[in-house]
Amino acid sequence: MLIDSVTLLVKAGDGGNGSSSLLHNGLTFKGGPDGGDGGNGGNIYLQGSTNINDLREFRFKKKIVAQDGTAGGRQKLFGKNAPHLTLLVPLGTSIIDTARKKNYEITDTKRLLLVAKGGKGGRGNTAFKSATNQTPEYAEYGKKGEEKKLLLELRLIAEIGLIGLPNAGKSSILSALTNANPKIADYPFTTLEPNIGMMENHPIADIPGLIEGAAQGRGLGARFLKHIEKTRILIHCIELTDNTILERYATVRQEFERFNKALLEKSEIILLTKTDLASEKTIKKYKLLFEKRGKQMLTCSLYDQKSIDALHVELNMLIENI
Ligand SMILES: Nc1nc2c(ncn2[C@@H]2O[C@H](COP(=O)(O)OP(=O)(O)OP(=O)(O)O)[C@@H](O)[C@H]2O)c(=O)[nH]1
Ligand SMILES: [Mg+2]
Repeated sequence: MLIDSVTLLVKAGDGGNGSSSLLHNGLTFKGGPDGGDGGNGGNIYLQGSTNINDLREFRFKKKIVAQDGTAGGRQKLFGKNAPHLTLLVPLGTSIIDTARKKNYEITDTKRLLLVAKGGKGGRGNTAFKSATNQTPEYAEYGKKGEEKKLLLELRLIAEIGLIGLPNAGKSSILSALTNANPKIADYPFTTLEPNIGMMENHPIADIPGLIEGAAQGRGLGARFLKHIEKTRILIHCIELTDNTILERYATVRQEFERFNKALLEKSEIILLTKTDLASEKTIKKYKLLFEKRGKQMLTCSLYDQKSIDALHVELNMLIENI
């Protein structure tokens, strides 16, 4: 199961307290202040990683707490700064801080996003020594570390999205074009989670089948429609099995419109699948019908390796040129 949404509580470490201490040793009975500063609490960062596919790590780990700084001590002993915590999340993770109305997104593996800042250590009484007060006896408390409730949402980052009604052959195409091995079967909703495969260095996502009403939550579609938002090209797969092709096409487009109109603006290629099941005449007819609507057309059959090779070449060209 793809875990693409979690709520997380992050609590950075508190600063250690400053120490209030006056020097006294064998030589000095009551010397000057010698209390050291407390150490800083640990920060919490998020960082993108290409080795992680979803947010399952945080499914049961609801609260992440960084260590506190240690307190300052006598003899100007500084407290230790606590180590920072870095949590790895998949690329395409959005971080929503609802309380502060802030949104962030993790798009690369280099930058660290600070999500909770550790509290500063309190100053020891040595820091308060002045001309007018040579022996201050007060020190600061460490500051509290930030605590935030964050919503993490993952949107898969794929260049190409394979979409269409159930059973259209999406997973079959993914497995023919990429290194992925998705489950393939002749019943609807075989794919329950999006699969990602790599065609050379281009990620392709195979999305579970959409049905009428998907945008309102029917079938499996709604949860996964958001994953298409990031793709650059949509390959709309339509199987050539009966004469309801245009209606089936319209059904999927309507769900896009209901979910997010921006999906309609995406570059869309129509891929008529299972050409082995249709006559030349039928294939030609539908090719023309879609071309008339200004759509780019491709056709393929799993049982015609040439058509798969041509599809491969065509998709590579499309990606290069978009
Ligand atoms: N005849 C023929 N059958 C095909 C072709 N491509 C896929 N199939 C069959 O069609 C059925 C559905 O294929 P899938 O790839 O699982 O379809 P899907 O679109 O991923 O389906 P969902 O995951 O349910 O949305 C399977 O039985 C495949 O073997 C093809 O080119 N020709
Ligand atoms: Mg599938």
